Amino acid sequence: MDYVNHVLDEVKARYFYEPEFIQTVTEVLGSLRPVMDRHPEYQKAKLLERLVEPERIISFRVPWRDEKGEYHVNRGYRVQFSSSIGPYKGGLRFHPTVNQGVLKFLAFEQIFKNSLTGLPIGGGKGGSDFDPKGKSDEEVMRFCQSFMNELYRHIGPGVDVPAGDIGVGSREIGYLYGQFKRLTAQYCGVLTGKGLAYGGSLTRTEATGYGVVYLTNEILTHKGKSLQGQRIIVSGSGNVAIYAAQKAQEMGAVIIAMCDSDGYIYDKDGVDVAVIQELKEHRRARIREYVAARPKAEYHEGFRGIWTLPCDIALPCATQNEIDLDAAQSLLNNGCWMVCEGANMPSTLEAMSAFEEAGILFVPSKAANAGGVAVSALEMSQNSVGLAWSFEKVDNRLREIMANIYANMSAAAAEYGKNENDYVTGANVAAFLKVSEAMMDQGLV
Ligand code: NDP
Ligand code: 2IT
Repeated sequence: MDYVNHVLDEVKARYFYEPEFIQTVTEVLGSLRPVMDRHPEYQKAKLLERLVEPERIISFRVPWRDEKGEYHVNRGYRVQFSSSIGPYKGGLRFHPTVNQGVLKFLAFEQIFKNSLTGLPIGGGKGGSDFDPKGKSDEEVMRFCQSFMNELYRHIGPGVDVPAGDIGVGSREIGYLYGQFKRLTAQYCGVLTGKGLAYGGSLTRTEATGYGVVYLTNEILTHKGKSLQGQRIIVSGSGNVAIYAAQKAQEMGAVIIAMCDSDGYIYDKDGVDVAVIQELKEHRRARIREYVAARPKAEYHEGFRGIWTLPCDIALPCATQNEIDLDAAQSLLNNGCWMVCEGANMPSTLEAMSAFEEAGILFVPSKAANAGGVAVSALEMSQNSVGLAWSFEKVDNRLREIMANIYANMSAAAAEYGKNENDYVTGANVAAFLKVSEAMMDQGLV
């Protein structure tokens, strides 16, 4: 049996209860066969067996008290997956669907995404099954303080640097940072996505969404096309979705729909992103309220319906597996010719196969959404030298990083992929080659 299949079978048998982790390992390892053929020494070094086991998983309880005085207990985790090319780096997710398997999938993806940025950061992810929705600021603060009461001993600027993800934005990062400082008496770059007043970087808020659009635009330019007039669906209405929509619109695209987990809005003349921002960033309201400000727009219950709308380009920016085979088929039947993934692993393996068979442009998340963590790494650099760069400087670095990702991913696609547009293989191989070299150089660890 070939080496990749052997390791995949072991992972599937051992972690049968972690479907998202099996999904990402299947996707990544499945595209590494041509690399294994060229590097037989990797099998002897048990490189893939080591790659799929996290270096460490920290799992802890998070007790907290709500405003009525009632006690609650949530589960907290930090998956420190790989430190081959730098300190563990990756976000924290607070969402009721969080469990160890989901965080293993996210941390595994993060290893390769972080490698693609070209910056020295390893892969990690953490979070809790705590649901910030419907909680007061006071309750969120109490939860964050309790979460940090355990996490602080496992992180540090040269060890592990968490950031935001679903349910963790600037409010949560602020409370987490305050508690870290109180517990350690240290003022350092231990978290990214911090407020500008206490060591945050300009452009970090926008970076993931902007990066998605810079990469989309880079690919279109190489294909002799542009964003001008393209009709785009952006799913989600959180941090990634808002800034992807804003930048795509600025570059001439028409955003026709966005959603939250309750339903989607369709605004055929172009979504007013400022209204979404007001609803989501300032009021923490539901997207259904959008139609009060834009009476010509439609609201539909159920977020999956968003994929039944005709569009040119889809930017899924909500969550994993939001595009299943049915959604992929409706997108294809309705003329969609490009999918660029802002969320982590938003397409199922079946949806990815459908896109590949149809021959549309498909850009996998680990390349497309790498701009967020790339600017986090720039925040770490600024913190370590005690400087704060201008918006323009960070934005220009972000554009360069996304252009480099395109160059490396498409070169690896041409050399190792099924064709020059096989960005899935391109991204996985380009990312893996650096990680594997670092692992081989560092011996059996
Ligand atoms: P936010 O919490 O800011 O927004 C998430 C959005 O997705 C909300 O609109 C939310 O709707 C929707 N959503 C979340 N979970 C589900 C679900 N299970 N079903 C349907 N809709 C859902 O998160 P981000 O924008 O930060 O993250 C979005 C995606 O991008 C995630 O996959 C994340 O891992 C990825 N990502 C984020 C980066 C960052 O810098 N923030 C960097 C790279 C990737 P509702 O409010 O109703 O829950
Ligand atoms: O998935 C991701 O890349 C993030 N949530 C951002 C991680 C980070 O450290 O900025």
